[in-house]
Order: sequence, then structure tokens, then C-alpha cells
Amino acid sequence: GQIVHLADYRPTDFVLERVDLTFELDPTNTKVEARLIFHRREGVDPSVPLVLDGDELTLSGLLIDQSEAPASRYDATPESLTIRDLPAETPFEVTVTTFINPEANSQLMGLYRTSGVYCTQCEAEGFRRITYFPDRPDVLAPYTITIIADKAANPVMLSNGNFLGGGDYDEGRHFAAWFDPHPKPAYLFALVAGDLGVVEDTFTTMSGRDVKLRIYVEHGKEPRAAYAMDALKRSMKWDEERFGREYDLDIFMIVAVSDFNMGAMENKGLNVFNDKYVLADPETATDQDYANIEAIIAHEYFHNWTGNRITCRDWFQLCLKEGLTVYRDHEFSADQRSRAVKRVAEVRHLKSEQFPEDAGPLAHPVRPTKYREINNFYTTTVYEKGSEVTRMIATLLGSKDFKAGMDLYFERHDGQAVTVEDYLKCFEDASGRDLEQFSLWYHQAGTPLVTASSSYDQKKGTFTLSLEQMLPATPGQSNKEPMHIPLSLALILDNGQIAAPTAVKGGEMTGDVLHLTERKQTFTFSGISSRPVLSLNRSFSAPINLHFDQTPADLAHIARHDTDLFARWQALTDLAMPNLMQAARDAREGREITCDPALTAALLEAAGDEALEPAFRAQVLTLPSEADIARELGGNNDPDAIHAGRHAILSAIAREGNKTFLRLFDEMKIAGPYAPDAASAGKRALRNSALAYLTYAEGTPARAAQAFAAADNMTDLAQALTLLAHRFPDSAEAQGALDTFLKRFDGNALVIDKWFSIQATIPGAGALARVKALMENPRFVSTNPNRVRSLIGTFAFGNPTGFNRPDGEGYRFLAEQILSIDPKNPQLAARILTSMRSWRSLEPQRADHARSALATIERAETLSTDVRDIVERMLK
Ligand code: HT7
Ligand code: ZN
Repeated sequence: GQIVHLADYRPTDFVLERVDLTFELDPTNTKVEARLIFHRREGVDPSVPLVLDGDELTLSGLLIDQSEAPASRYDATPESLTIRDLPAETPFEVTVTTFINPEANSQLMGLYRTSGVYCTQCEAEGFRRITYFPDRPDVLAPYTITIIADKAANPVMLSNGNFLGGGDYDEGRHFAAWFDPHPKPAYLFALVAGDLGVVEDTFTTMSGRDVKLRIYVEHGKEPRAAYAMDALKRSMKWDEERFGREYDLDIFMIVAVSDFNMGAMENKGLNVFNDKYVLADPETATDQDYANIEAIIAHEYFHNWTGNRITCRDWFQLCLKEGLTVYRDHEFSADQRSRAVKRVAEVRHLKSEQFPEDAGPLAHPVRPTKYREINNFYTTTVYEKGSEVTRMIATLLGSKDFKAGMDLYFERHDGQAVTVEDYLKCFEDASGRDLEQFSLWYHQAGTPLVTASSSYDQKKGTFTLSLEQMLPATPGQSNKEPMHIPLSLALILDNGQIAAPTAVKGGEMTGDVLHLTERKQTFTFSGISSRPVLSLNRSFSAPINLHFDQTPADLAHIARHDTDLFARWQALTDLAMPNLMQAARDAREGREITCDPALTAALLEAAGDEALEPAFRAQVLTLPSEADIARELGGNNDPDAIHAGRHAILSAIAREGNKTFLRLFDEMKIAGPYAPDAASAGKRALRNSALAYLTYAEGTPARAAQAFAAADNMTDLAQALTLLAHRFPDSAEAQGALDTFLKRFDGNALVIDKWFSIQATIPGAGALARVKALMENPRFVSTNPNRVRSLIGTFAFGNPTGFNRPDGEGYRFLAEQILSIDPKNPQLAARILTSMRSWRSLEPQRADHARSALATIERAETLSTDVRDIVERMLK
């Protein structure tokens, strides 16, 4: 676990020209022969050795230019292979042979087996678990792959690139050869072999080439891959239309596997997916599942250009591919669905995941400068804040210059491994705008706090806006420079019209975007005929916290009139938040809880507004979560009080809005068969939201039980089950529904995961005992990441009252689980452990329990680098 520093980056001494790999697959003893052709980089001294990376490897053969290397010329350890006295004449060839055990690979990094299928995961540093190799993203080469395996057990044998040919081999084995002409780093290598079913289609690219599309799934699951295939074709088309990007091989393949550490992996021409993000049908997948599949299929496909054709020079540049690709998949979903609803969902996610990371012990810049374990930097900061940074570039430059910058990036850097600086330079060159100050978004961690105050001068017809920005200290960064913050704004007049100022003084404004660049800055808008209501940070143009004291009347005005739908949602949230915070305080002090009638009125007005799409109205009715309220409260938090306060507010709204909810529950009913399109999903969301409020008001499980019985799709069924289990956990109705659900879907692991998650998130102190009991259920498989995440992960991340029991039992349970998962799968253990990242904002008693649970982990004798890195940063 050495710390790696960005400042230490050096290019390699040797250039890799070609890679030839031969795999003789065997479940426990796979032979890997790697022929690597290198030449020495100009100016490098011939005495400099070649050092290759390894991870738990043993060398079983080494040839240099086809002759066996004497032991004096190399040193091999599990972590590296150092070769000396290399031929002075370059290029030269190194042939490395290793034997590996895929069956015993429980980390799911490198070559492993999942349900009898061979599969690889090489990002970030998994390739070095297959063979000794210069395993870094700036080493790019074309690959030829030969796979040899038992024919009966492995009729399908896949790798990157185009299929070269295959045929029978010896002893019931066969072989297949693949060639990927596009130079790539090892992290994009993939191999899959096994007995799989396939769904096939074709896509004709914009230049008229036919590309074969194949999705491989377990036999019998082929029909459940239809939606993924449809999403893939839409992604390919969209990337051509929106970004001018065409696919570049004869075939594009996706393989769905059931044991996978993350969502999916963008290996060149051969994406490997967690089957959760491929398989869907109306009976087993929710609307959210469909939306996730669409987004992740798109994300991995988009990596073909942003990540694969243009890759990262080193892992510090991870946001270069991840932030940009998230931005691209967000834009895709916005175009396929409703832009405003998508933006609301993105911002909700950003605030609930990234903001706490940025405000806690794990905060780091979008482009970090050091890491101890790269696997721990696949974070929401790199991904989601990284995406927001690209979104801000688009906002600052405007769509024409942004497009010119992207085009320049694709043209200038195709085939290269580049840096964030290279990326920014393309936008500077294309637009003529200096992005020096803007680049601080990559380097300074923490969420900026912008404080706003305003005044209106009737006589002069001027509106004055004073802004102040403050960036909180984060680990390793105490002094921060002011950032370039793009703030979209509107001045909304009494009549609901948006004012068009005759002049703006005090700084730059382009279109409706104000450029805040100084620590304190005052802007004056002239030609404003009456006192306007300011709508600020519309569309969430900058990922900031905003403090702006606005009256409920002003917020209601924005909620009614802004032309930016996101801002209307934001205003309603800003109206709700103080109520929820006060309710939490009142609950804690045992005071009576009241809900401002202005809030209820505004929410019900929007919920009942037929001019608004149902999906948006459903978002309005989804109040900030308990975690959102905790974040706003800031510290000394009592999750039980937050839960009780929120519950009281929801109940008040439910009582007040009874008529509206009854009407919506009726009107939003969809006749006819299920379709996963966004409009239908929106109606279901609004109807289910109404159902939740009705259940709150009625206080009995009857209506939810009816909905459960009547549901003809998984969205409605899971929603009804959640209501029953969460609101009436001890009722016969809830128990009956849980049993029915289990019986109906037994054998479908992805649906049983929902059954685990719903029970893991039942509020209250009883949750822990339930989770422990469920872990004894034979359907819970402790080595499968989806099972572990759906039960243990969901409990820790998604059950504030259950996990944060005042007696600390939740934390001690988590510590035990981390220590038991870690030896098998450190990546999974480290990720689940991050659920405790906000422990310092708990009230002292809980915080003490949390600290000692973390200390127990820290004291453990053997810890992976992954878990050690997280636990030490959390305790620092
Ligand atoms: N680029 C991938 C990130 C990744 C990953 C995926 C699966 C298993 C382990 C992994 N480590 C890193 C996924 C993506 O962002 O598209
Ligand atoms: Zn990605």
C-alpha cells in the first residue's frame, strides 16, 4: 500500500508495440502465454531493466527473443518481474508464461469464474493478476488473443476486437482467435468463455457499415435482453447525431454475468455487465431498473470514444473518461426522456451521494494528486462531480463552442492517453476563453457555499445582487482560491414574466448565466420595472450549496412561474426543507410538530397541475430524504428525530391533500399492458406517490394490500410491498405480501435482491435483527456482490434509523461484516464501509459508537489496502 503521487508520473522506458496472448482455459489451472514486443524509448540507457507488474503471480517460463532466459537475467516476485540485459537491438520480444486459478479468484479482479463462465475484469489493475505486464493506462498496443478451451463446456469464446477464426483443437478442445487493431491499455482487455445464450441484431452506422450486435446471457434469459439491445441501438444512433461518434469495429458485444463488483465495464468491443443492468421484463423489473439499464448501456457504449479511443495517461486522470462519460449518458437520458425530470434526479443523486463525500473525511478533488488504492477513487466525486464540471464547461462556453471543443478533443487526441489539461486546452483553443480559474474545479475539493443577498431600487429600476463564495477546508487542503462559478438566473416579475435587464454591471453575464469569479462580487441589473423574484442557480448550473434567504411567498412565485422546470422543483424543495428541519428539532425536543400550510398548498398545487408532466409532479411530492435533512442540519444529528419529524410532515400533507391524492390515484391508472416508456413510468410514479400519501393518512395497510394484489408489473408490486413492509411491518398484510413475493419470484436472484432490500430498509431498531436473520436465508450468498449490496449495503446506506441505532449495534455489525468480506473481496468491503463516511455529523453518543466500530476495523491484523485506506482516512 504505497502512496502514488501524480507528481511522480514518468513515461515508460519501453514502448509496447504488440501483444499476443494465448489462454488455455482450465477452471483451476489456466495457462497464459503472453508474447510482448517492446522497443526502448529514445534516449533510454540500454542498461535500464524492464519492470513488469504482477499481483499474486508465479512465473513459470520466460523467453527473450524466443530463447529461454537464464535465471541471472531476471527477478520474479508475485508483484513484479524485472528483466535485465535486454538486447541492445530493439525491438525485442519477451514471452511470459503464468498459470492462474480462476475458480479461486474471489476478488473478481483478473480472470475469474461466475456461474461456470470464465470472465475478466481488468480495470483498474486487474490485468496484472493474469500475466506480468506494464499495467498502466498509457501503455497502448494492438492485441491478438487465442483462446483454447473444452468445446462442450465453452461453446462461446470471446475477446476484444474482430473475430479472426477458430476451429477444433486437441482432446475435445477448440480455439478461437480475436484481433483488436485499436491500440488499447490492458485495463480494456476482456475475455469471456462459457456456455451462454445470445441475442443478435445489427446496426448500420452513419457511414453505412453494418455492425453485428450481440448480447450474451444465461440460457433461457434471452428475452430479458431485448430492452438492453434496444437501448444499445438508441445509444449508437445518439452518439452519431449528438457527438458525431461512429462505432469502429465489425462487432459489438455485451456479456451479462451474475458476479460483478460494479455496474459494468467498457472493455473494447466486449462490454461485461452486472446482469442487473441487462436483464429486464415487466414482471421482474421496475421503471427504475429500465432507466438504469438504458443509462448504463449508454454509458459503457459511450466509453468507446471517451475512455477507449482517447484514454487516461494515468489513473489520476480518471475523471477525464468517467466524468465526461457520465455527462454524455446524462445528456442521452435527458434526450430520451424528460430533461427536467432527469435533471431533478441527477441533482438529487449528486446532493445525496457526492455532497456528503465532499463534506466528509473522504473528500478529494475531482482530479486527485495522490492515492493509496486506486479502486477507492471510483467515487461519486470523480464520476458525478466530474460530470458537473463538464456540464459547467458547456454552460460557460455555450453549445456551439462546447461542440467545437469536443470535436477538437476527438480529432487532436484520438489514439492517445491524455490528461485533464489536454482536455481543457481543447475548449480553450476552440472558444478563445481562458479556463485557468475554471480549472480549480478539478483541483479544489469541497462544495462551494455561495451566499446571496439582494435589493431592489424602485426609483432607479435597478436590482442589486451581492454574492460571496466560500470553499470549506477539506483533508489536505485548507486554503482555497475563489472559483469560476456559472450561475444561471432569472428575475421573475409580478406577472410571472421574466425580466430582460437593459444592462448588467459588476461582472460578466452571458445569456442568462452570471459569472461569479471573485470571493465577493456585486452585480447590478438595470431596467427592472418592478421588484423581481430572483431564481438563482437554475438547472443547477453549478454544484454548490446556496444560502439565500427567500420568503415562502417568493419561493412559491418561482415554483409557479419559472420557465426552468428544475428551478420550480428546487423552489418547492427549498420551501419544504425548513419545515422538515424544524420538525426534526421539534421531534427531538418532544414538541408538537406543525407543517406550514403554505408548503402543503404549494405542493398540492404543483401535484395537481395538469400542465406539468406526471413524472415531474411525482418528483415534487417526493420530499427531501432523511439523509438530505441530516445534511442540511449539519451536525449533532439524531436520525430517529429526523425520521419522526419527516413522518409527521408527510402525514400532515397526506391529511390535507386527501382529495388530490384520491383523484391522482384514480386518474393515473394505466389501462392496457405495461410499457417502460418515460411517460407511462411517470404516471406510475405519480400514482404510487399518491398511494403512499393515502396510506399515511388512512393509517391502515388495506389500500397498499389491495394495490399489491392488483399490481400487474414490478414497479407497482415493489412499491406496494415497500409501503406494507415499511409502514406496517408487523401486520399480517405485510407478512403475507413478503411471503407471496418470495414464492412468486424464488429462483430469480435479481428480484429476490429487491425482497432483501425492502426488508433491510424497514425503519427502526428492529431492522438489524431482520438483516441478521435474512443472512441465514439460503438465498443470501455471501460471495455474490449483488446479494451483499442488496442486504448489507442497503441496510448501511439506506436505513438511517435502523443502522444508526443509539446503542451502536448497527456499526458493530457492519464492522464484523467488513472484516468477513474483506479477505474475499476487498473492493466490495471498502465500498460498503464508505456508508459510515458521515459518522462525525451524528450526535455524540452515536458518533462514539461509530468511532469505536471503525477503530475495531483499523486494529484488525490483516486488512486489504482497500479497507485500510478507507478506514484510516475516515478516522483521521
Ligand atoms: N470503468 C468501469 C469502472 C470500474 C469497474 C467496473 C467493474 C468492476 C471493477 C471496476 N473497477 C473500475 C465502469 C464504468 O465506469 O463504466
Ligand atoms: Zn464509466
